[in-house]
Amino acid sequence: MKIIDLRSDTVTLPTPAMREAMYRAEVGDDVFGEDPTVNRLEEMAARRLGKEAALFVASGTMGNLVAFLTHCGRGDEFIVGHLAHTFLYEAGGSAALGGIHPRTLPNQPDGTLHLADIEAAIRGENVHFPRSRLICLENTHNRCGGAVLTPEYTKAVCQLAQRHGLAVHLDGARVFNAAVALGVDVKELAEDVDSVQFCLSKGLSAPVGSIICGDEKFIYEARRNRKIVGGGMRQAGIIAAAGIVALEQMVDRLAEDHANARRLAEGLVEIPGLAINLDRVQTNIVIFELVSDRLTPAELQARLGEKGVKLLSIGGHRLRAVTHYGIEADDVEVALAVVRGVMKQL
Ligand code: TLP
Repeated sequence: MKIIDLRSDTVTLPTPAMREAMYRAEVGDDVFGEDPTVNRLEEMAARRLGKEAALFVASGTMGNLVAFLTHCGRGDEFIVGHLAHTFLYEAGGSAALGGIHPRTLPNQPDGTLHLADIEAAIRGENVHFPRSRLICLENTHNRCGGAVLTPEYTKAVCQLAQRHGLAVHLDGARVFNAAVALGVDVKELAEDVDSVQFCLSKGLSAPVGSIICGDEKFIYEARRNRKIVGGGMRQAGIIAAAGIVALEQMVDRLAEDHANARRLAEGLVEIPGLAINLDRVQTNIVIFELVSDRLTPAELQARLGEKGVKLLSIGGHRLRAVTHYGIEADDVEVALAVVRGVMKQL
């Protein structure tokens, strides 16, 4: 039985070209700044995102944490959506390690925060208040079903932040998915933010790693904070080599994942007992609802898993399926047939 694993795009395996590049990678001690492959990846990533400098880190979680530690001091506050990955799924790292206080605002279904909500949440100088320092956006927005933030919206948030002396960090774990879906250069999505983190290890299929981009001074400080959290990785060129292949070869094909996600969503909406808002399926994430009380989402996940289709129940009535490198159009058809079969038996 072929397993069709739609739990996440983090399950992607390195391509043959990545394995070859890893085998041949020239390496050195990156903590001394002497790993030529890491240096090349960082230069390439900075150029690609339109920023002065970049830093290779072990994961998206580390990238966001290091960025927060660099923007904020203890007792500072960051403004973030209540459905943000940085708020929900990063083990409270910025509070645990940085003493940084999260101020959550309602995420709209399209992944945005209302500008008026942001403005109202920015605090004045007062001995009682934490200091507002940072706004964190997420593009694409994971819990909002891979929703895409536009360059115009991002710019508007950044202008608001600048007026109040705040910085903006973009959790761009899947920012290349956003760029491909919008048909824009990824630079346009990062242009006005002070820092951006993106993942090489999700749809871009590298085995490990993320990148933080920003100006020279920010990245200098971020490098210190990476050291503090134990992220100085020595001969990291071995994994950075796969990251270079990811940037060179794996960006344009994200459009295939988006087409497969759309096909999956269009199939799911036809199945009695399932509901999905097709307008919300913009990239490679499909979030749908189970509207039958004959079984729970966790039970549905388990039954599908027994038949080789893996996806995740993500709370409430919702389930999530993610398309990625290694999932072909035919696999989507097989997955739909399996879901149809299980739902019919209820
Ligand atoms: N998301 C993962 C995990 O939460 C399981 C997933 O499967 O979607 N920002 C965003 C928007 C993310 O979706 C993720 C990972 C991260 C940051 C963290 O990246 P990693 O897993 O590399 O620490």
